[in-house]
Amino acid sequence: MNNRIALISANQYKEPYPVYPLGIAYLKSYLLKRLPMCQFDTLDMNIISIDQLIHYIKTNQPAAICISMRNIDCFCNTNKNRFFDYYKELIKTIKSATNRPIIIGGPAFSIYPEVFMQKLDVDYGIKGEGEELLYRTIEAIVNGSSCTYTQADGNSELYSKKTQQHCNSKWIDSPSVVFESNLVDYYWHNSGIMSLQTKRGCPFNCIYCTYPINYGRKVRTVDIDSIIESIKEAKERYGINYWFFTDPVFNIANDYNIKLTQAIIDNKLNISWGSYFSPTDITDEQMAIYKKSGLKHIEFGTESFCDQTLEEYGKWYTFSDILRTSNLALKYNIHYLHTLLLAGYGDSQKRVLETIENSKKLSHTALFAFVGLRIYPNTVLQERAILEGMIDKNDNLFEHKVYIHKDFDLERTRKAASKTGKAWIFDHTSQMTFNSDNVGPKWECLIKP
Ligand code: B12
Ligand code: SF4
Repeated sequence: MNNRIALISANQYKEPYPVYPLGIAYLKSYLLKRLPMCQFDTLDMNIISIDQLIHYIKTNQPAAICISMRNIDCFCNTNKNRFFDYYKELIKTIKSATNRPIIIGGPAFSIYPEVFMQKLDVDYGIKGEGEELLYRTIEAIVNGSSCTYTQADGNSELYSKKTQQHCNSKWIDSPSVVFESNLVDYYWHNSGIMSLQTKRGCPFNCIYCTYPINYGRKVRTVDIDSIIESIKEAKERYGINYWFFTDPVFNIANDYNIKLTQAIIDNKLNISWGSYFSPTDITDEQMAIYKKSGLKHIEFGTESFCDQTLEEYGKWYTFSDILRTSNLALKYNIHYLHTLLLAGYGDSQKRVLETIENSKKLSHTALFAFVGLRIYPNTVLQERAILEGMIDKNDNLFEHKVYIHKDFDLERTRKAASKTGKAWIFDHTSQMTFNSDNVGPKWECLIKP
């Protein structure tokens, strides 16, 4: 059997900037250690053309073709930029060049595994953390057997078209990553930032979110030495000095965070970094260490400045936490933005106006407002939207559905926001871009006092 395995990153979306195919980078590192007899070829659809991909497949006939599907759509409140048809076409074209098994996975697949398996002509799909089950599946393909691996404590699941078989996997102990020079070159030069995970899993229960459902509530931290090694190597080999830690929320497992950031300081890595934070659970001492280790910007996934709405959304903090944490960032001169999800479940117009009024109490920030909450399968929001008669209980939510409070008045909201004199920005993720000259996010210039 041919020992080549194709790892394809299907993503071609470049807003707010092209993002390194991190899923493939973690999978490849895991697979290289466990299947040394195989050769893993990374094919990134941001970098190569479909003709080049097909040429590669026809020439090499890899034993398995693994496709990473990151986005299902652009997140905008329209049906523009849906990527499913592109994925379907991509698979059709690949199948015209080979009959080798196709395995799919990634964040988009993990949200809609059943629909993808039903609508796409593929052999396997892996939901959630992919490392262990992909390794077991490829091993079985190479050995001509079938994957029967089952461990109950993880959330990952293997879907198989032929056998209807369903396997689970445990969480892996310590994810690690490999960066590849041609990819680094492209992403570093086209985005000005590189990505890395420091932890997986989220213990929270925000009513609209799929992350804990697909990637687990148990927080699993990445080995600090391996992060330091990755950053050091990327700096020495490629001159990379600006990182985005792609954890769903950075400031959980704070003892670990202190050890990690202290190690960045002790190793004199001299980098800048940013991440998603929740607007609570940071002490002055912690912020001081983060700052010293290079923290330059924070994206607070705040979502509302109204306490009742925060409670409805399943958040665990209040506006006074938000104020305190924002002021802490300000004290250490760390640029920060807040994202806000207006008019979601329970966020009546009165509460939206309270959020806008409260924004006056914050200073030196940018406020990125999005309207409504996207309804994803298996979430509490889905249950509530069904109860309210907003969606049908049999709706698989594959078509874009957004929960928008019936009271919501966009014009009134925009006017009230503009009167505050604060940097309110509505629905413009493209403004969250990075400077390609590696000096940080472009939104920093939108900040108003
Ligand atoms: C950090 C992040 C960002 C950052 C990225 C920063 C950076 N420099 O990398 C920013 C803010 C820029 C961003 C932007 C966007 N994002 Co985003 N982002 C995330 C987040 C929180 C983490 C992604 C990440 O890096 N994960 C770490 C890697 C290691 O994990 P992974 O890719 O999931 O890979 C694992 C598994 O999925 C699996 N796997 C992956 N590939 C494969 C392939 C095979 C064959 C197999 C078997 C398994 C497998 O194994 C991997 C290892 O365990 C996710 C949340 C989530 N639920 O994943 C959203 C998420 C991926 N983003 C999403 C979206 C929509 C977007 C945007 C389109 C939003 C917008 N309009 O701006 C853009 C698109 C960016 C682009 N150019 O493609 C959605 C995608 C699904 C959807 N709804 O379409 C997610 C899931 C959020 C959500 N809940 O909706 N994002
Ligand atoms: S929205 Fe963020 S904090 Fe809330 S459950 Fe999802 S990942 Fe966790």
